[in-house]
Amino acid sequence: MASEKVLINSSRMEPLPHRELADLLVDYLAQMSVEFVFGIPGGAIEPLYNALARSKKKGGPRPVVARHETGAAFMADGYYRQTGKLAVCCGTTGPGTTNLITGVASAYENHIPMLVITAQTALSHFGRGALQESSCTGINTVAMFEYCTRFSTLVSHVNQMEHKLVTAIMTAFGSPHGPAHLSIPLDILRSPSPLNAPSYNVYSLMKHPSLTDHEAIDKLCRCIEQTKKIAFLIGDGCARSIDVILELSMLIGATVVTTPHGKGLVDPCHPLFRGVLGFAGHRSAKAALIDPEVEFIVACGTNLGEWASNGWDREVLFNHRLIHLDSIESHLAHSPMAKLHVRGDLRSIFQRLLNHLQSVRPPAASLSTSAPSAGESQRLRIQIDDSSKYNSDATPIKPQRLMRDLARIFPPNTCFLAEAGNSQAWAIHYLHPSWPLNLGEPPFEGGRFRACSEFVSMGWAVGAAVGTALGTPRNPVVCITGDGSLLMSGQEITVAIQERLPVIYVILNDSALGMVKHGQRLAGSEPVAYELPDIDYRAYAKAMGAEGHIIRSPQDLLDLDIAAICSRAGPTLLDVRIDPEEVPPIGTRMKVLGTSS
Ligand SMILES: Cc1ncc(C[n+]2csc(CCOP(=O)(O)OP(=O)(O)O)c2C)c(N)n1
Repeated sequence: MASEKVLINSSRMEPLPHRELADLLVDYLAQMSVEFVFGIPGGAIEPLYNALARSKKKGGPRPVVARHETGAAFMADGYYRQTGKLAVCCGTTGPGTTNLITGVASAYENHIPMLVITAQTALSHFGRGALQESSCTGINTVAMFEYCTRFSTLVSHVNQMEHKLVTAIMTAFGSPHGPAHLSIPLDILRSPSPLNAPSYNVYSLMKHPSLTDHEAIDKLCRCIEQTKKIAFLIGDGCARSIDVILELSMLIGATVVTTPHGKGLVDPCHPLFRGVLGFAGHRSAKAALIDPEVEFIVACGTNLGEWASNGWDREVLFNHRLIHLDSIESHLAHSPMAKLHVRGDLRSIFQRLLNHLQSVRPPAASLSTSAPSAGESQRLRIQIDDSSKYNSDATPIKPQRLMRDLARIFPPNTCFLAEAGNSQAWAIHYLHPSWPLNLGEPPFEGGRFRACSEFVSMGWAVGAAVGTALGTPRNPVVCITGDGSLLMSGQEITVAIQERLPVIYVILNDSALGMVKHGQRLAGSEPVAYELPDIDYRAYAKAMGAEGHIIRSPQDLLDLDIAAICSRAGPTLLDVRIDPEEVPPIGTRMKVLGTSS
């Protein structure tokens, strides 16, 4: 057996356990406290799985086998957003690698630090028609990944492995974060490792300099000091600075609005929060920003792309009142009209602002420092469209009401993920899970509500929910998805079954690609290609070995034993027969699709 082989270290004449290069790779993952490698095995990547098997026996990183490689990448993405640890996914040569592409591209657009490990046929077989050959003389997977990673390289010699691996990890956590791809031939992966242990301490190499533009911060300080009222627009780039931003907001009484990407970072009942601007956003957010008393809108950690900027809205945002702060320089290029650009680490910028303003300004008079009453702390100051439907008792259940009740019936430590399609639109507008402060720090990225922005692939939430649950075994994870997305990627639920994860899949069952259907209606286009078959997802759940319930009315939802569902060692599917005629809040998207400038 491979694990029992013994090598002799000639310099020291000591027996060493048999170690392959794949073991060294896994040692680096262990050094970074990574627990899971998401992927699917195959011939050329077997040495990595052998190393993971050895690692698992020692309590180190272990494999989680997905059903499709893109599902594996989505799981790794979910794991990072929950834990802040490197997302790692893998696939074998050929189709195992090409199947990863959608998930890796999604991670690229969402700035997920991801190590993508793929295999190649043995070096000596390159160019000889080997099965699934993917080198430069085959389908060239290194080149394919160049377009959706920040680093893509072939490891063509044993001695390249360590420095290419470390470069990949550092690049993944660089600015901006993103996927890095190592393509490793079979024979290299199983070569004896020249090293007994990692030579680098990756953590020390990954420490980020807290660089900031001092001159620009000084200008910003002066600007805020001399301004009566400002508003903050919070994007997902604020995940690691949100506490300081909110403290500053309280100090100066600034209104807080988020982009759809930043929604999970702010408690919806925060006294200064007025909702989401952009895709599926709130009128109260727009009103808060166009308020003539607001002299500056400080957009932080946002790319100000289509969704975040309300379709590049000049009235609300893209005008002389804009100040744009970001650590990702390319984002600043999206706001040429901004009065001021401030580059740098957001936490350092806000800490400096806070320190300065604390020394010159008393806390905003209107904001009481005493603890709010229970009622006050649960009060939404967000203007919701269609509040009659939000509170409707009608059957079939309205999606608006479903969102209202999901936020209420699940415990405050629940993490919600929303899928591409109407799920995202309904959730961004109507799902408002409040969280008591005593829950401690919000999870690492994205807070208690997460969605895949920019790339917005169907199936992201189904897979990411598995990675999220693995990263937070004690907290329930609710994945809100459409029936179309479930039919595209529902096989990943069987991973949640195998891993005994309490993921609750809420399926908005409308027998349609709902966003397509409603989009066509709103645009006055041909009603075409949106129908899906009527499917009983309770029976589907049962066939896989999961629990399922059919929900037709608000009462059906309230009748569920949520405590039992959340403590179940396995997923539960809620087949929610929503009212399919309800029009989702997708107006901004429709406006952009209908314009060419
Ligand atoms: C992989 C992928 N293919 C196609 C699309 C385009 N698309 C966006 S939403 C949508 C329909 C989603 O339908 P469903 O999952 O049933 O959700 P619903 O909108 O009904 O809630 C489609 C086809 C996409 N975002 N991702």
